[in-house]
Amino acid sequence: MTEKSLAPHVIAKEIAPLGEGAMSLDDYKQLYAQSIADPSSFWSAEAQKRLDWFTPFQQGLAGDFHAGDVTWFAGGKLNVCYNAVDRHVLAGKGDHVAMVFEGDEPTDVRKITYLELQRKVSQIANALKMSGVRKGDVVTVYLPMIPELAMTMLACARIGALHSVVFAGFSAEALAQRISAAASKFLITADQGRRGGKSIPLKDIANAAREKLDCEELLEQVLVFERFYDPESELPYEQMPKDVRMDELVAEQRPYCPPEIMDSEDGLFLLYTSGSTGKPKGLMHTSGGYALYAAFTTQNTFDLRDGDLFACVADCGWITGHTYVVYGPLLNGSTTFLFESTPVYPDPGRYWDMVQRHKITQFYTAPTAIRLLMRYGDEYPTKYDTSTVRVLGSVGEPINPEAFRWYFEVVGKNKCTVVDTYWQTETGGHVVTNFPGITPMKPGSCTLPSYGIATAVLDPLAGTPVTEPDEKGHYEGVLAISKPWPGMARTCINAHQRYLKTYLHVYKGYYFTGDSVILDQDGYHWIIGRVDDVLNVSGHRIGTAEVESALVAHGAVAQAAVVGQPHEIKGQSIAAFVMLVEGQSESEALVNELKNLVRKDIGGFASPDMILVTPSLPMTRSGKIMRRILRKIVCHEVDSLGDTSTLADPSIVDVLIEKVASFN
Ligand code: 6R9
Repeated sequence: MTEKSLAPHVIAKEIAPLGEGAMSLDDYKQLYAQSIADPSSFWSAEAQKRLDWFTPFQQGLAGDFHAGDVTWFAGGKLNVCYNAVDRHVLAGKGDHVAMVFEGDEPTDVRKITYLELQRKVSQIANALKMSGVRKGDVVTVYLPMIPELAMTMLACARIGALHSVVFAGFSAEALAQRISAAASKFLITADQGRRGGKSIPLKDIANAAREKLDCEELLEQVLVFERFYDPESELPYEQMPKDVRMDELVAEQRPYCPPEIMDSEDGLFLLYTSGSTGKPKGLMHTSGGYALYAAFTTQNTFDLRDGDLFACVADCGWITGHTYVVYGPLLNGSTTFLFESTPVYPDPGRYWDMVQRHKITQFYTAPTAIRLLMRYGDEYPTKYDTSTVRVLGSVGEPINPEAFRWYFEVVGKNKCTVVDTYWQTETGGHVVTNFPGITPMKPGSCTLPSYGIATAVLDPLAGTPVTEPDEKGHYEGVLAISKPWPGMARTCINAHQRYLKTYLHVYKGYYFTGDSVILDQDGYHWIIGRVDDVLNVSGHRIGTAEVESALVAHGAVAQAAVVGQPHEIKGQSIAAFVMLVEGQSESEALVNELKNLVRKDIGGFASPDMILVTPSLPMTRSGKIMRRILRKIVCHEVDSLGDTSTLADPSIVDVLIEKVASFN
C-alpha cells in the first residue's frame, strides 16, 4: 500500500444518500458491539425474522473453531428455494418481477415473475428427480449466464441436491476434475454460451471433459439446455449416450414440486475454489446459515428497499453470483438482474445503458471492470441517465483509489455510496464493508467489519493479535476472524482435515483469511493482498500451483515457477518462469504451446501474460523455489531482493533480471 492510498480522503457521509430512518455511525457501532458480544442471540433473532422455518431451531450457534464443528440453527428445518421463491408467491407477490435477464445482445431481455419462477424451478426440479437426482446428490452445473442457470441452482435447492457450479470459462480438464472430485453423477450443461457476439461451444467442452478421468463412469445423465431452444429443430449439438434434451424434458413436467424438508446444516451447494496448494477445494455451504447470511448482507450492504432492481453483473460460476445474483436478492423478495455479456459489448457504454433502460438501483461489479471502462473516458457513463442508482458496489480485489474516485464521481455523479465489499468464497457473504449512509468512505479501504464479524489482525509468526501500533498508529498483520458467523463454509467436501488445516488450524482459535491487512487509526481495514500463493487475476482466484502443474505437464518443461505481476487492468497478471529439460530449446512456438496448455488445463483467464524460459530457477540448497525473489524481479523491486545468500546459485538472479527487463 502506498502512502497516497492511505491519505484519509474521507468522502463526507452527507454526500452519500441517507435512507429513511437511517442509522448513524454510532448506531452501527452499538449494534456491531452487540452482535459480536453474543453472536448466537444476534443471528438467532435475524434467522427468525428473515427466514421461514418448517420446524423452528432450538439453538443458534454450536461448536467452535478449535474443534472445527461449527453449526448454526441445527435441528431447524427449512428449504432455501421455498424461502427464495414460494413464500413471496404466498405473500401475494406472484406477479412481482423476480429476475430481469439481459442476454449477450441488448435486445435479448426476459422478465420472470415470482410465480413464473416458482413454476419453472418446479419443472426443472421434477425433471431432475425424473432423471434420478436424489437428496444429497451433487449436480455439476456447467451453464452460461442464462436464467436456466439460476433456476437450476434453485431447483437443486428445492430437492435437496447440492449444486456444484463450474464457471463456463473453465476448460474441459478443469470441469472433469470437479466432476470427479465430487463424484458427481449428474451434469447439466448447454449447447452453447454467448459472449461478445461469439458462441462458446459448451457442449463440445463438456463432451471432452467426459472423456477424462472417471467422468463417463460416474455420470448417469447429462442434461443439455439449448441456448435458443426450438422444438422443431434438429439437435444443435453432437450427442453422446446419456444425453437428455433438457428443454423437452422440462416442458413435460408438472409446474409444482414440493420442496424437500432440509436441516439447517444440510449442504446447499459446493463451490470449488483455488488454494495455495494442490487441487481446488470444494467448499460446502449449508442451508440455514448461508441463506440467512446472504439475505442479511444483501439488504444491509446495499440498502435494499421495496421496488429496487438489484444488479450484480458477476457470473454465477463464482461465489459473488451465488450470493448476490441468486440467493441474496431473491431471499429478500427483490428483483435481481442477470447479465450474460461483457462490459464492452457492443460498446463500453453497455453497463450504463442497462442502468438507464432498466432503472437499476444498485450496481455491483469488480475493480478490473471499472479500470477497463475508465480507459474509455468519461463519455460513456456521462451519456446515460444513471440517476436511479443509489449504491455502487466493488468486489474481488482491493480497489485502487483512482478507480474508486472515477466510480464515485463519474458513474455515481457524486451521489451514490460506493461500497467496497471484502469477502471470500469461504465467508459466504460480505465480512468487511461500509454501509450506505452510515460508514464514511475512504477510497481504497473496505472500511469496517460487518455485523457479527469479529476481525483480528494477527502477527503472522506469533499468531496473536498485534497490540503495538506502528509510528503511524497502524496495526499490520494477517486478517483473521475470531468468532463463527452463519455464512462461513463448514467443510471441504471429502476433505475435512484440509479445511481445518487451511482455515482453522493455522492460527488456533481463528478463521484465517489468507490476506494481509493494515488497520488504520480509525479502525479501517486496508487489504494488502494474499499472503499465500494465490493470485487474483481480474478478480479470479488462481493458485500458482495449478498453473505450474499445467506447465510442467509439457514434455519440454522440467520445472516451472509462477508469480503475480502488477497489471493496470487485471490487478495482477501471471508471470511464469520455466526451466527446460536437457536438449530442449526456447522458441516462440514453445511459449505458445505452453500458453495453450494452461488455457486447456484451467481456462483462458489463467493464461500467463509472460512466459520466460530460464537456465535455472532461484532455489535454496534444499531445492525450494524462492518465489519471493521472482516476485520482486517481476515487480522491478530489485533493490529490495532481500537475502539471496541461501540460494544454491546466486548468479541466476542477474540472469533473471536481465530476462525480465528485455521482455518488457
Ligand atoms: C468474493 C470473492 C477472495 C479473495 C480475498 C481477497 C480478494 C475480495 C476484496 C478483496 C480487497 C475487496 N478480495 N474482495 N480484496 N478488497 N473488497 O472475491 O471471493 O473469489 O473467493 O476471492 O479476493 O484477496 O481473499 P473469492
